[in-house]
This record gives sequence, C-alpha cells and structure tokens, in this order.
Amino acid sequence: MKLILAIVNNDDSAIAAAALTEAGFFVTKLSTTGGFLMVGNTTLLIGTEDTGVEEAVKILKKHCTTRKQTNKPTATFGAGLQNFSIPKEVTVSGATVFVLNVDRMEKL
Ligand code: 2BA
Repeated sequence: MKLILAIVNNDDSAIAAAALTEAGFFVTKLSTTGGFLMVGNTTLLIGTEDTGVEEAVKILKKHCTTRKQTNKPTATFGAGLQNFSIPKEVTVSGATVFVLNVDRMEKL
C-alpha cells in the first residue's frame, strides 16, 4: 500500500479531490502553507493500493495546473527579507507529489 502526499494549489484542490473521490480513491484534504511564498496551499492525502498510484497521479495531472505566482512580502514574511535575492515571480507546479510506502493501515 502507498500514501500519496500531493501539495496542490488551493484553487485546484476541490476539483482534484472530487475527481479522485469519483474514481474511488479515499482522500483527506489538509490546509497547508508553502515555506517559500508563505501562502496557503492544500495537501491531499491519498491512501491507495500500489496499483492505484498511477491513476491517482494521472487525475492530479489533469486537474492541477502550473501557475506563475508573485513572491510578495507579507506580515509574517517581513519587509526586511526584500533584500534577499529571492525571485519576484516563481513558477508553482500543478502538484508536488510524494509517494510513500505504508507498513500498515487499519480502520478501527
Ligand atoms: P512554496 O514553498 O511556497 O514554493 C512555491 C514556489 O516557489 C515553488 O514551486 C518554487 O517554484 C519556488 N521555490 C520554493 N522554494 C524555493 C527555494 N528554496 N529557492 C527558489 N525557489 C523556491 P513548487 O516547487 O512547485 O512548490 C510548490 C509548493 O509545494 C511549495 O510552496 C511547498 O509547499 C511544496 N513543496 C515543493 N517542493 C517541496 C519539497 N521538496 N518538500 C516539501 N514541500 C515542497
């Protein structure tokens, strides 16, 4: 069994989660924040048999699009950091996907 962690854009998350669910996958949606832009994104947790991984990734690829996003300093990510040589615009991939082995999964 595998656990897929997919970090996706908030705007794509609902449609991606719905498409995964429709295809029979079990999905958990977590609200997360990217460490670089310090803006919200969504992490989807998908537990699946090994044979489901490629299909889940295909669904994510279909519904999650690459975007250009501007790196604006925020209250948290203070103005002092403007001096850092951080690019002003970055390309955020549709989904960043990690596939992990699962030793055990039970529903109690
Ligand atoms: P953020 O950390 O907010 O990063 C947004 C985008 O900023 C990244 O897009 C990348 O284009 C750029 N970026 C991030 N860190 C950078 C750095 N140290 N130097 C230069 N540019 C940098 P993506 O790579 O598509 O990542 C989108 C989101 O996925 C990230 O949001 C983060 O939440 C997550 N992510 C990506 N790679 C990860 C990794 N190896 N481990 C954990 N989370 C990751």
